[in-house]
Amino acid sequence: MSNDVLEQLKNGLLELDMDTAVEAANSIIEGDDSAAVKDAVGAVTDALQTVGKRFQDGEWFLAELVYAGEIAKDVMNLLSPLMEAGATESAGTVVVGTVAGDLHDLGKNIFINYAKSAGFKMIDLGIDVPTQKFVDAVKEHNPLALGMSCLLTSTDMEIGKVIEGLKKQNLRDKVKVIIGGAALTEGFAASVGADAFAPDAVTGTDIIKEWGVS
Ligand code: B1M
Repeated sequence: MSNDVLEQLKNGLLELDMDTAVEAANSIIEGDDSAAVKDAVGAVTDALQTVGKRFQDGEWFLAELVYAGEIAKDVMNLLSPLMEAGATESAGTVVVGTVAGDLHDLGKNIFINYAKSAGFKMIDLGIDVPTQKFVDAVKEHNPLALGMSCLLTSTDMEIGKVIEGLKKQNLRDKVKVIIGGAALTEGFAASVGADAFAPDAVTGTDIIKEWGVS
C-alpha cells in the first residue's frame, strides 16, 4: 500500500470529504493486508486528533465535529472485518462499554476489533452505559475483564461508580478492570482502583492477553 492512500484517507477526513475517505478505505481493503489496515486505523486516529484540535481551537464547530465522526465511523465499519480476520478460538470473554453520559465509540470499537482478532469474545454494551448495566453484565457473563471507555472529563467519575458497584455486589475480585480513552490516564486508573489503563487499543489487547494466560 502506498503512503498516498493513507494521505488520501486523512485528507478525506480533514476536508470532510466522505467519498474520498471511503474510496481510500476501499482501496486498502482490496489489498487484503492486515498491516495496512493497522496503518489505516492509525491514519484515522491521527486525523481525528487534528479534528479535535480544530474543534478545541474554535476553528471548527459542532457540525464539523459530528460529520468528521460520521466519516470515521463509516471508514472504521469498512475496515473492521479485516481487523477481525485473525480470530481463532476464544481467549476469554471481555465485557466493554462507553460510560454513562459519553457517546464516543470509535476508540472502543477499535479496541473491540483488535481484541477479537486476538481471539477474545467481546460483549459490547454500546455507549452511554449506566453503572447497573455494567454490573449486571459482569454478573451474567463472568468475564475475564471489564473494559470501560471514556473520552469526556465530565464523565470520568462514572468509572469509579462502576467499580464501587462491582464491590457492592462482591464482583470486584472476580474481574479485572481495564479503562481507556482520551480523558483518562494511568494515574486516574490507579486513583479509582482500575487494574489497568490502556493508552491505545493495541496496548489494551496486550494487557488482556497477559491476564488471559495468568
Ligand atoms: Co467529541 N470530544 N464531543 N465527539 N470528540 C472530544 C473527546 C474532545 C477531546 C474534542 C476537543 O474538544 N478537543 C472533547 C472532550 C473534552 C474533554 O472532555 N476534556 C469533546 C467534546 C467536548 C464533545 C462534545 C461535548 C461536543 C459538544 O457537543 N459540544 C460532545 C459530547 C457528546 C457526548 O458524548 N455526550 C462530543 C461529540 C462528539 C461526536 C459525537 C461528534 C464525535 C464522536 C463520534 C463517535 O465516537 N461515534 C466526536 C469526536 C469524533 C471527537 C474527537 C474529535 C475524536 C474522538 C475519537 O474518536 N478519536 C475527540 C478529540 C480527541 O480525542 N482528540 C473529541 C479517535 C479514537 C480512535 O481515539 O477514542 O481516544 P480514542 O481511542 C483510542 C484510545 O484512547 C484507546 O484506543 C483507541 C485507539 O487506539 N481506547 C481504549 C479508547 N477506549 C478504550 C477502551 C479500552 C482500551 C483502549 O479498554 C476498555
